[in-house]
Amino acid sequence: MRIIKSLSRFARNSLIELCLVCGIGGLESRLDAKDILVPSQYSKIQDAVNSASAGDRILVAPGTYIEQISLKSGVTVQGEDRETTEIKFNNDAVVATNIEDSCIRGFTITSSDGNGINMYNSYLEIRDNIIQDSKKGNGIYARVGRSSTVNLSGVINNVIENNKRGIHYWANVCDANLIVRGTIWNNIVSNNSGEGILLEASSNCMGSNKCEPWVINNVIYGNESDGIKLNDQRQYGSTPYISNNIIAKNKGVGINNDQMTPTVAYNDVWDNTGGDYNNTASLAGSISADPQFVNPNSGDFHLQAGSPCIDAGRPTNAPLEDIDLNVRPQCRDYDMGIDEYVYPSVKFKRGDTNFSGSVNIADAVCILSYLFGSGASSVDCKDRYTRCKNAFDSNSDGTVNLADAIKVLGHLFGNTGDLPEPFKNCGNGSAKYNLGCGCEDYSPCNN
Ligand SMILES: [Ca+2]
Ligand SMILES: [Ca+2]
Ligand SMILES: [Ca+2]
Ligand SMILES: [Ca+2]
Repeated sequence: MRIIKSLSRFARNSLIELCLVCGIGGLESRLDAKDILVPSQYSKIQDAVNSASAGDRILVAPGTYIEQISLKSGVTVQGEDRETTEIKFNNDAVVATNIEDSCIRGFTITSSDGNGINMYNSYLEIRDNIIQDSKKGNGIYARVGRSSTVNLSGVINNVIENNKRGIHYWANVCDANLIVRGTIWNNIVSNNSGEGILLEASSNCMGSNKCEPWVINNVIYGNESDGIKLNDQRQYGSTPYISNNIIAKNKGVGINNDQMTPTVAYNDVWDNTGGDYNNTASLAGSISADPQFVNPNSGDFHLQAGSPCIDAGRPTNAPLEDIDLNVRPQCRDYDMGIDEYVYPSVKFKRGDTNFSGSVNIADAVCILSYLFGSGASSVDCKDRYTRCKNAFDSNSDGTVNLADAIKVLGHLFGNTGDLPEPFKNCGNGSAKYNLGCGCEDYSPCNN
């Protein structure tokens, strides 16, 4: 119960996330874990971290904390509101050295002379932070220098702006077969004075290092150098996966590859001063078009209706939620960028699957035709399904299957009553049941 209660104070949490990320030790170990409050129990965040054991959470109230935070394995450090809970330091603001299963989330993080977050041979989750104004260092600097290590950090839903570089992942160890991996998902990386993201594999001596995280569903915008730079000068064969990103208006090259072998697919790479690509081979599904952000100058990188990035991405290795915690995908497929566009709820009539304005036997047939039909006779019903899935969800349970045909037949012939609203008149389905693309093309309600 205590975990549930404390969760409600931090509205953006969900139990799913707790299991996946900040409680990396697992739910079992969390049950006897404790929450430590800053500043009520410790005035400094670091004192709270020092007192914590693996599985504990440090919960930090809004304020400016001028100190360097050195993370501890298994311990989550969580700010209440990233706009008002700030960690500032002259050197690196957050450091992680040989750390595993830690999490930092919910802060504004700034360093005047160092990096925002400096990870060395560590595995942690960095989520929901604003990492900004580290003008002499990187927003996130992840370097691995211990032999035979695989780095699996998650960098998710952060805003990383106005630093020297945005993110620098660097596999740099001597003679080690080192691989740096992990996920870089749903981040806004903008207005940094160097590269947005620099992935690098190098060594001062012989080795076989690789730097190949998944860089997926990010917006990389307006950086002073390359959007993404891939640097593998010794040709160790790094294969980073770069997909579903919007990479636009950077002063250097959009994606600048120096001897890695990346997968680059389903990105919108557009209007970069130094060109959109350099030395990238396959570009399956890629576009180069104005992404139609809501207001990029004020940092709002949501997509407007009609953006070419809507439904233009693909699910491979992609996050299951967007930056708003909307489920991905909505409608026909994944979107590019940090936002999964949620179609507005538009009026329809439940069960009227042939769009006639009323429900009869033809509508049950259309559900069956969608589910089981093949060939020309099923095309119309399959098309109508993509245009208004809500009409097909006759029992309003959020999925479309045989039970929906049975529900219509029961209503017509079995005295099982009306279908759930909206039924007799046009109306909106509740958000829970708002399947897919909305019902803009549901003709009986479009007058
Ligand atoms: Ca979509
Ligand atoms: Ca969204
Ligand atoms: Ca009908
Ligand atoms: Ca259903």
